[in-house]
Amino acid sequence: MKRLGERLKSQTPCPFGLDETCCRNCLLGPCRITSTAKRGVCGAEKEVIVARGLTRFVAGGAAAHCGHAYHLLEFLKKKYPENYIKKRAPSYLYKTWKKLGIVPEVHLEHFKDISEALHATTMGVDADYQDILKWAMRLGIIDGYYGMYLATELEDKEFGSPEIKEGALDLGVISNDKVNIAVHGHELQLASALAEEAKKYKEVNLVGVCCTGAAILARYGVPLAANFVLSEDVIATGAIEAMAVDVQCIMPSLVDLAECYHTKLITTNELGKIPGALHLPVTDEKSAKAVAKRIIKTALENFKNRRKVNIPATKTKIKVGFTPDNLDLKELFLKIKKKEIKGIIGAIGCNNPRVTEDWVSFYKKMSDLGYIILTTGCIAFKLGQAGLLDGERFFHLGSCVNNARIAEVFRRIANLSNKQITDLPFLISCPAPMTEKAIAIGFFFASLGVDVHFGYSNMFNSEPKVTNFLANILHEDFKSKIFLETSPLKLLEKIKKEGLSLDR
Ligand code: SF4
Ligand code: MSK
Repeated sequence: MKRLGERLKSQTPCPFGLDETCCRNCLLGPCRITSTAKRGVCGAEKEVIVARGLTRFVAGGAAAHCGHAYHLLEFLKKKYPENYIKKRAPSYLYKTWKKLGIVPEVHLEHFKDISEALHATTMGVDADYQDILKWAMRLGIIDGYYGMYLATELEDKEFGSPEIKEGALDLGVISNDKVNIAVHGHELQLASALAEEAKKYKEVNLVGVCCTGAAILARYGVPLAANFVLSEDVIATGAIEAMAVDVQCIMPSLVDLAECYHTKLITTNELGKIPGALHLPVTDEKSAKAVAKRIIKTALENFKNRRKVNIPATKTKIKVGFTPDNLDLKELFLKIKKKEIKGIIGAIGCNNPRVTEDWVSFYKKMSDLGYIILTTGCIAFKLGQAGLLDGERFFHLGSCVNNARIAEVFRRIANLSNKQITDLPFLISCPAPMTEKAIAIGFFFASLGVDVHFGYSNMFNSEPKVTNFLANILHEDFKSKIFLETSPLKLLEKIKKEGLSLDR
């Protein structure tokens, strides 16, 4: 069966799609903007098409992160907190957002703003690209607070806050002689029950994959076998008796791969079913425990079916479990003040294999130059593989939703400094985005006043008016910009020359 790398080669990205200059918003199209066709059939110009595509990307990301928090609320049988954004956002930002009319109006269970943004960007509604991009900013705020912040807070409350500890990462954490169970996706409801249950079985080796993996590594010390890119390789070791998945970043190909080996693939969330996989839904604490027990039983029974095993020896020690509560923010603030630390870079997001530039060396260089690197998600895994997650200059703060922790570090250091977030030397760098969520996270940080670098997707510079908005117009209200830079070397030059938001 073809794996990710081979499928990647056989799927050449459509240049129109990569630019967001293709519109599929109605059946008069799809329309593509070229030098001879400057408008879609309906008359939409390039900037409107690009802005719409970008905003719809952010809407998808915000829906995923808000869905994550919503699943937790459902699981815990809790209601949305009142006035959450007002309580969590810095008050000066709240005032700015209010003035701009982009404070999200979340009506509890209705994800109204997300659906309004989809409405505004459907065929024949909003044709003002600046107005459309304001929706992207508004959705970024939603993504940040009703998605990442809320999910992180609920998970910390329910499953415990991470503590600083040593951990291990990479495929070598899969055991040759134990029954291996992998848990993959983004949520903690089942993974946490599995981590507790697996402790009772000496013969069971639980490993994590992707962001669920990062979340249970930080809380229970469960080793992290893979990020998204390596998730197929986990099954291809031939040593996984069961893999349980929840939502987001789960390749449908896993089911075919599992068939090639003896792995039982189990879906556990009502939203994420895969034909051919066993579906065991987790809806509350009781079902989480029952499903965890059933998965362990299934894996134990399946061990006898294991055939040839090939586990790479790669394994790295890392430090994990950093949060705004256990990082010494006062010391960080003082060091920034005394210029002993030049600034903080949030290295966030995915590890898109379409990006082949060496960003790991870039962050290493930035650390050598005196910057602290806070990292999350799949890019954190890459930094871990390179042996950089030492808890001294590189700090692992968890999964994608835990980017809220980076935002919170920024907010608290700003409070200590008596300054605004935008006045401090902070930068967000997302070198290899893959999912819509990564783009939404970028818009959230831009709304906080932090410059945001993306290392992939031409949608940020395929249309001069949109690029100008993201780089300059945004700056007027938010004192931040969103920009594309695909070369680590050029980004380094840009930082040296322009400083970006690190020069504050
Ligand atoms: Fe073409 Fe306009 Fe329809 Fe988009 S909305 S597909 S640009 S006609
Ligand atoms: S898992 S969103 S590929 S970081 Fe959170 Fe990794 Fe990106 Fe998925």
